[in-house]
Amino acid sequence: MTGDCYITTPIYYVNDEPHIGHAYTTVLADIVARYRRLQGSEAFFLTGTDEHGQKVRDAALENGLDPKTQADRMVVRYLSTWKTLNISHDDFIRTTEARHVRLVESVLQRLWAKGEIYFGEYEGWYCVPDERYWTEKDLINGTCPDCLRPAERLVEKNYFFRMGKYQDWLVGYLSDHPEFIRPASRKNEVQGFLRQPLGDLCISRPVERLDWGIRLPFDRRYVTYVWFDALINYLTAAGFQSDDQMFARLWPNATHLIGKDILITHAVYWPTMLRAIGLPPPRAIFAHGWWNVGGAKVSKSTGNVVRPFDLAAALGSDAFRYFLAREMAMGHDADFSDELFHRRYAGTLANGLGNLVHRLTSMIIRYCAGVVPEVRSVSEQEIDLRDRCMRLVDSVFENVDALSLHRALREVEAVIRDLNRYVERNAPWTLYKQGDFEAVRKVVYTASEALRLVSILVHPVMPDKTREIWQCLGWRPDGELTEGLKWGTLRPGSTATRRPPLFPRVE
Ligand code: ME8
Repeated sequence: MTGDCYITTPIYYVNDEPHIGHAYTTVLADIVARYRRLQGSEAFFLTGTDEHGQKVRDAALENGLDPKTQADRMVVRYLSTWKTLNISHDDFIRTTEARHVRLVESVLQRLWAKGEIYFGEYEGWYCVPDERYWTEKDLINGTCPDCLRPAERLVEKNYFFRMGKYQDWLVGYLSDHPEFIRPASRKNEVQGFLRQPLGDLCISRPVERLDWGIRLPFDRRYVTYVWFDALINYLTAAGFQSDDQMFARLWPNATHLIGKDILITHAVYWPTMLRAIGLPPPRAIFAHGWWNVGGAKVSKSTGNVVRPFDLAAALGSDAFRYFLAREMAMGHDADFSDELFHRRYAGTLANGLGNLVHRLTSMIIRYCAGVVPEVRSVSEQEIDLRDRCMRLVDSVFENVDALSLHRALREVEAVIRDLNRYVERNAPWTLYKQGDFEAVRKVVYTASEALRLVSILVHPVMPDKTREIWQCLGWRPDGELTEGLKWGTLRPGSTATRRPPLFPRVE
């Protein structure tokens, strides 16, 4: 992923409030968008809500609401969670918005006119919670192979999208574009799926069974299947058929971040739909693993949810963002527990980064009259440290490209540990007592400058805490933050400020 980017999260169902899983994908997308902006690229970041379909209709019924009121209420919960978590999206799309409904209708009309959609009879097994049809052999003892809940037998006349005819094209596309689906384990999964014949996709629901959806423009007795509606959100927000310039700039740079639960819809349905529309696939699809609690996937339907609001309230939004990015290795699942979150907070953030900030601010105030000192000459140690920081800049961005945020942060942590060691080894407090003020200035400046650089590198992960670090060091970015990634940007003479601990200790 280089250059400009259009980064998206899934649009989340409004049947319930967001939990840690939704927060994860959204924070991940936010961090990537912020890294891109830090590199001086354009990053357009989209998130939103999926408001049609049976799940939302059922939740509304349960709550005694009409589906639109249910959606309106839940959207507020999503928006306030994203505000708490400092999410910097450029657009928030709701599938009930007129701009989206219009585009879905137009796409359907076009595909119908081209013969990409036909009317036929369907008989099969249907999983209501997952809104998916299964064949007899897919079922496990009569239950949905995905969520293990009972599937219903349905016979219906419906509209179908000729997805099957794109199978060979998609198989070829995947082998010609090995970076399209990442990580590689997910690409293999999709390739495995495509070894079976790919059927056509039922894209309608009769109104008498489900009336909460976008009506088919060519047959008002049907609403659009929620997935066919939802995937098109990525085009609506990019300006397809409404802003050609924006669309031309964004679409070739589209990257969809998703969880592995919705891999097939994104990696199979979506590229074939785009092909039928006459558009190329997005540039990349990254499917991450699941957050589990006690070994089970966190999910609305199983009820073992952990709420981002509570976690951000406990240790702060930035600490929660850091934890999410650091804890899950790309391609793997991760276990959440309060203990792990607290351990990461106390060890890495309070004792590591927080301690370094506190020490350096105190040393500037105590030994350097409160201002960042000037250094006349440096030795090998300082040159090594500077080189190490500059190498870190490159490797953090490389890891972000691969969406290996946990690796990027692991390397940052190693540099913070080395910085703490550098300060201890050189003991400015002893040098000060011995009257070697030049040496004190050298250590204090070098460590502060390294800290400043590291803080810019974690700014996309912890936007608020890193600003506090800059205040402590008396540094303010002039112009683009990218400029601050050069060594020597911390100006001697800047006034340091003592602040309360960055990550206060919590029992
Ligand atoms: O599937 N761990 O919406 P959804 C990690 N509306 N991520 C998780 C997670 C977990 N335990 N649980 C959920 C939908 N997620 C559709 C999407 S897109 C055109 C339509 C995250 O509300 C993850 O990103 O069920 C997953 O893919 C998404 O939430 C599913 O959210």
